[in-house]
Amino acid sequence: MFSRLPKLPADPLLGLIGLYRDDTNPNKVDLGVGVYRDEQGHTAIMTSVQKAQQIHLETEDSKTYIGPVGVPGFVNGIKSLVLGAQAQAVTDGRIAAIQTPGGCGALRVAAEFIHRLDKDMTVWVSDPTWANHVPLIRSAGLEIKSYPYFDAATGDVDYEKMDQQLAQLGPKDVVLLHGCCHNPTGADLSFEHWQRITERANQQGFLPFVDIAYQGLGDGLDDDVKGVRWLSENVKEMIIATSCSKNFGLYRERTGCLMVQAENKQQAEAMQTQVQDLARANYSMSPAYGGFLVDTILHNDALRAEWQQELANMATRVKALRAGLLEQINAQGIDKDFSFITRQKGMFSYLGINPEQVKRMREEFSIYMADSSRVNIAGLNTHCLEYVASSLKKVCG
Ligand code: PLP
Ligand code: TYF
Repeated sequence: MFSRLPKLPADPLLGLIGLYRDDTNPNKVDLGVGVYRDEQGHTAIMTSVQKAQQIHLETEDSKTYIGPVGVPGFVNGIKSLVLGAQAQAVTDGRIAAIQTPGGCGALRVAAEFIHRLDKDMTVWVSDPTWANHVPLIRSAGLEIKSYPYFDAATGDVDYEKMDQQLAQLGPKDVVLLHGCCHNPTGADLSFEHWQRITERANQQGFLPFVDIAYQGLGDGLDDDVKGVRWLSENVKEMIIATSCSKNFGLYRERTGCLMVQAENKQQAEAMQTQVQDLARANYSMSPAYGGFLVDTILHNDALRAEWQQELANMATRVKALRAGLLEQINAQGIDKDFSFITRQKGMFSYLGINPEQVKRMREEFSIYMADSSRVNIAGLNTHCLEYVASSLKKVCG
């Protein structure tokens, strides 16, 4: 029976991990999969996380089930982290939320939740968007379409084109937005764009759905969510999927949160039962460990301050690498404007080189990036900047 199903290709992003590992060139550079790396290329466990692990080791006295919400202190901590501790929607009890297995778990449960609302809903994603959005949403049985987003000529968002599409949507549409640090382009919506999206959502009646996986890795914990908070304060209903993979470095612990903002407390209580029911049908309940760690950090003043400092240092390093890369590229005199690199936010940029050039970067210079020319800026270090820029010069001619 199993012969009916073919062997499938590897995940194009995760597949790069193996290709890089098997490359024996000592100058190889890994700009593929989106994980934060330090100057030594290592994805270290954050010190604040290590301390939380120690506390957890000393205090956890049972492994019994934690229940469908997940770790309550985690869920409440994330609501405040994303929406603000004083947010009206939070204090009014309008946010239904569950801990999920990573941001992907949140996205998948959200997609099933949307399908349950109305199986004929269309989810609109940015062009381009994170490759995983497509299977996560489509597997729930929803149709996906894309709205114009990225302007390859400038490296910025083409908001007027995006807005033209949003102006045609209605109550059967869901618009998926990247909260900050757009993956894969690094081109973010401005605060004014978020205000205009909010107006459009209220005019047209579409449902906003925010995926936020990099809070704190752009301009800072609060600045990165300014737009999301505006949206939340000014629409009745929305969905938010968050991830602690990057900003707490908890990748393999699969730690995320799904929030559903409802019009009033009574509806939020009903939606709470819906998302719990969907989680139960999929995987029963989320793994707890990452949630315990985040709860410990967010609710301990010293640890929270330490975590915030570590995260700020990560964001500062990424910004410095952006500036350093642009400087080296300019020094090479490449005949293409790369100034977008320092305007873009978070871990990713599109270099805007063609697939043939991406292939040459990989095969001739052992510089690994996604086929789209997306680079993980955090995979750079001060020693390889010149090598990357000079290789780019060679393939760009
Ligand atoms: N959304 C985006 C845009 C991402 O880049 C990621 C991955 O890092 C996620 C969601 C969720 O990741 P995870 O499931 O590892 O938390
Ligand atoms: O975009 C990235 O590289 C990260 C990591 O199936 C990732 O978000 C990539 C592929 C995947 C899961 C996570």
